[in-house]
Amino acid sequence: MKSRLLKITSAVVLIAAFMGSCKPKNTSDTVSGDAAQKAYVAPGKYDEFYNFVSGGFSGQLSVYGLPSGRLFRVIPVFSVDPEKGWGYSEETKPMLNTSHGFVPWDDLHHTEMSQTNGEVDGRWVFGNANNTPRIARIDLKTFKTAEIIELPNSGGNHSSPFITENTEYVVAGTRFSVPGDYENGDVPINTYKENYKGHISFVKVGKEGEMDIAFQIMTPGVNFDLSHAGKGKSHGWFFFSCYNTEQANTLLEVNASQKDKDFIMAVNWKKAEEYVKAGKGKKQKVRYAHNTWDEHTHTAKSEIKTEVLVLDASELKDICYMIPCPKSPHGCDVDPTGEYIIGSGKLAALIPVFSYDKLQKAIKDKAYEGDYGGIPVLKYEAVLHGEVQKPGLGPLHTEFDGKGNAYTTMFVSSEVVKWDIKSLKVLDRVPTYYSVGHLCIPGGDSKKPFGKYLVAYNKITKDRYLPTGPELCQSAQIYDISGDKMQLILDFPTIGEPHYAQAAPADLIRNNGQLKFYKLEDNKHPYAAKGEKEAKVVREGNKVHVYMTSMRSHFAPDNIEGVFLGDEVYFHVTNLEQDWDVPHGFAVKGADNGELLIMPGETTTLKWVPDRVGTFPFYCTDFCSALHQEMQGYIRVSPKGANVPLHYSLGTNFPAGK
Ligand SMILES: [Cu+2]
Repeated sequence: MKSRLLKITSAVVLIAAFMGSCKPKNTSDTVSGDAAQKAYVAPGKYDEFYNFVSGGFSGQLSVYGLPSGRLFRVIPVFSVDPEKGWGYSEETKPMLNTSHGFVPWDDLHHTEMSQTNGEVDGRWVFGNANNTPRIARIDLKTFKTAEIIELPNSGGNHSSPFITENTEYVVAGTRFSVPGDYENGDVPINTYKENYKGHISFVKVGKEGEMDIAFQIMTPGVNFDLSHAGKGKSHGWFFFSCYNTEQANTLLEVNASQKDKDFIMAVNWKKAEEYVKAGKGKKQKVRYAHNTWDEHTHTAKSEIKTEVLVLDASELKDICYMIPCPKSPHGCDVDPTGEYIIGSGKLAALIPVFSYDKLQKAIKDKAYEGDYGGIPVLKYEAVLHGEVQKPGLGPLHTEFDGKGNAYTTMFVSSEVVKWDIKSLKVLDRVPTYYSVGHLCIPGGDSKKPFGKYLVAYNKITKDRYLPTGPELCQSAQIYDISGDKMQLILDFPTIGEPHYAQAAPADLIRNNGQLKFYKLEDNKHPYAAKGEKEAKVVREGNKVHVYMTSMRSHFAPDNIEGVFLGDEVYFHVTNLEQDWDVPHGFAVKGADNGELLIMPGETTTLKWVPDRVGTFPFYCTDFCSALHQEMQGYIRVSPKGANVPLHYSLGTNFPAGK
């Protein structure tokens, strides 16, 4: 009893230290000497790298330049966005559909870029929704969310989205184990051990990026935290950190910190593929949404799927193995060679480094110390390459520079620590302001890191910036890591809470067929008007479809009459411009639906249900030319049954009528 109490107390003390992290002593507060010049990108010059930073609770992805830290774009992913009309226009609403209906918010946690031969290839960025589990694919030709797939049997999609070295799969582990969607989930919560299961999803990625859940692996109930794919020699394997191997269902801050070691689960996904082919999976009834964006109709489609293939890890003995890992592991990172797997126990005082070769030998030798829910548990020492001693407090995440060095963030002691992967010696440490979570080296989790810059993403900024009320901005810090010693070169504020980020050389993305405008002749939107002559207003029952065009500096038509109270008006606006970077906006008074921002050559629809009789102005919300203010029109709404004919025009004043 006494020792149990002691255990609980020490766990609470550790957690308190974890929560209340502080700024390290004896640290320089500013960039010194000429270091700032390294982050300076002169006006008119381009940055070297694109940096794709998750916006955490904002549900958005932000795009920054490195090394300048300049913000280029905010991409709505699991969020509605009035700036771009995302989630407001009729075309984009299906992107946010789920099996629970329209879910317009989710926290976007991690980002992962597509890879070819283990190197970032600049085609897509993937992101994960945590709350209503989903994975999104953002197309880097358009910097737009192109696809979202929901994950069944999951709760809290945190361990996601991680990618195999040829983008064969995007992989996601459930954070919360829950009863499977195909089971009766109406069970007592304290039957966690019997009824709660983990599910790991392998989402196949096609040539054009199209996603589809190939299979899931069912595991004992634990909390999966993070993950990374094997690479090189360990290609074909996946590694997941898991905590709550205690299988607690209450007060996890204490009850899930009992054991000295939890696990990293190693998954042989090539073997799982063989079992799928051999028909070892079970088809389970579930419901999940699969939403896709069509670049030709500029319209999303949402489909509900009803089946998923599940492999049971406790039956198929050689797909999953548990590697003991101290203590409540969070980050799980694989070095560029694929040999070393780094576990980061957020309550551990050391960093264990595991060896892929030793893992293979231990499996061959059956060096097991038992099993966990039917999954073999390997002996810690049999798999261990070694431990980094006294690295700092609260190790979370590790990235690599491709020169044999690893860089680990320390949440509690607020620093980044550089160490040698082979000798496990600490080489350098630099402070961060304040508690650092993720970090990113361009290509730093791939086979080919660009080891020039390291960006630390901080959770708290305290006295770092001008105050903005009770909430302060979130931030990132850039370090030059090209020399032996890390050097701080810039701080910059970020959107939301920056979680994971990815970065790639700028040329790889901007010279990869990036779209400058949509060609009008390719526009297959059913309500497109490809010239002013095609502009018209058509009544179908109580629906009024306005085929509208916009170009500098007018709409066609710009006068509309014959709309009645009770009508639903659909403004289908086609932007006729065929020139880079000339969007037009559209807004009408009283619309409860945000505005639209329409790219050149694109058609986008605003639904407007007038709530009163009157005359309502509409206008372009995006400054497009000197006569932008003149880009406007009127729509008249009459009482239901009034004797006002449907009428629309441009350039001719209506005859004075009733
Ligand atoms: Cu305009």
